Amino acid sequence: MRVSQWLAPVGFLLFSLFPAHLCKICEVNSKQKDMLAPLINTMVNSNELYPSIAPQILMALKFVKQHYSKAETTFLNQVKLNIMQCDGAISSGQFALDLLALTAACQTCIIKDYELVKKLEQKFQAEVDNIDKHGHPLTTYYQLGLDVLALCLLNGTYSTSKIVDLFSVEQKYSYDNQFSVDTGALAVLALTCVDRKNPGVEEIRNITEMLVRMILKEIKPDGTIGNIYSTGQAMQALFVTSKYYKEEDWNCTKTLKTVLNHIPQAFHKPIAASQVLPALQGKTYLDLTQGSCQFNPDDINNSNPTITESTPQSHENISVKYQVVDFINKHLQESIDISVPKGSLFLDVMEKAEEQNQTAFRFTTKSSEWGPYVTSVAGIEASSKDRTYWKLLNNGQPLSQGVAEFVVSEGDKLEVRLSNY
Ligand code: B12
Repeated sequence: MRVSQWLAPVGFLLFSLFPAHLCKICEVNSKQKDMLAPLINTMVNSNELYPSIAPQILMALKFVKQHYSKAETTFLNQVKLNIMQCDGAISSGQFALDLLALTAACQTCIIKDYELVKKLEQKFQAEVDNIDKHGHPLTTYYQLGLDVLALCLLNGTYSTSKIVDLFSVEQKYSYDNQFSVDTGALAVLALTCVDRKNPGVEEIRNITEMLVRMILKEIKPDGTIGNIYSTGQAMQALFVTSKYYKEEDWNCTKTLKTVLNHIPQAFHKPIAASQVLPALQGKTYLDLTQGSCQFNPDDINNSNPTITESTPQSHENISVKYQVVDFINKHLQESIDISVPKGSLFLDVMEKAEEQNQTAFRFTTKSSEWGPYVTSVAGIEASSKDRTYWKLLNNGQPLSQGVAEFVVSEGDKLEVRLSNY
């Protein structure tokens, strides 16, 4: 064989061995690897049954060398249950997550046997029909990103021109006029997959480039992108799109260091751990279909490690202001001064306010993988039909945590505000 004849296959092999297409990637080094242990523990010890947790944990565990077979079997069973139980009611993004998790867990036969990709295509079509009819998806553009990502990775059918239409306007990536880095990052991953499979569609590249610029604008001085919870998915997006930005536009190592430093306090929830872990290992959801489905028995780990605990409250009291605002339905603005022990949560303040004035400050929550989600305040229900939610703010700034996670400080001006998304 002449040199030129074997160079081509070798070139192709090298190209496939580095599927990230020469991306800019930074990942934990051998010294930092131990810092990931709390994230893995949090995930494998999770016994929360919210449907979106199990698939995201399985997706994250795909990139961990060790195999936690007991935990992985439990999560896989939950994913199968998600799919079997509520096939009709399940949201498109949830269904996409389940399919990605089955792929990560090497269960491609189930996907084929039950024609799950076809079902995802139908769910995606229902989102598109809703956009055509009402101007917004049934769910959100975050879930549309998941849909396209799964359809693309699993070789489903979609129209590239429809995808261009769907993802083209900046406004789609905002909730209440604020750019959602998570939503932008998911779209970048989905569009990058589409671009790799159907190269040469200029508009797909233009949208990706626009989104990358928007994500880069969200880099904070400490390296966080958006907030600490969106940083992992934003890192994934930037890993696969380095051709759209300059070396000096993003200090990947700084971002990585900041995230590692936040592990103990910010990532104690299994869902948060599962979303950040792939990026810390230099992986992206585009790698879910890569790699072997066989594993080394030496890598099996059946241990059940430790559990972390929440912040204790002290006896010292602090004062905060709390207000409820609804300018959508009524001209409502109620406020109250509350005194709570130092270390209290937003939720404690809401409960104290409710004790003092039932009518103005009563509220309800529903539990979710991120903690309690505020569903109504002062008898006013947020509604996914009207696309309203109770937004949480402090000193006029939206919070990046829910009511059962945000610890209040002396002088805080807390607010729940009925808003549109
Ligand atoms: C879309 C979205 C929303 C939408 C949900 C509308 C809808 N019907 O889908 C809206 C705009 C309403 C929303 C609101 C909030 N969100 Co939000 N949201 C997301 C996003 C981008 C995608 C969620 C999703 O679709 N997942 C996939 C589907 C298949 O899973 P799911 O289980 O069905 O998803 C549900 C839950 O995630 C829930 N949800 C969404 N956000 C939040 C936030 C909290 C605290 C809770 C308890 C539940 C919850 O709504 C989803 C639909 O039912 C995630 C990003 C991410 N990285 O996950 C952020 C994210 C989950 N949200 C976040 C936050 C902080 C909020 C708010 C607290 C913001 C604020 N300042 O008010 C509020 C919640 C306030 C409240 N009432 O309690 C954070 C949570 C971080 C944390 N540690 O808790 C995330 C990670 C974004 C971020 N990087 O900051 N959100």
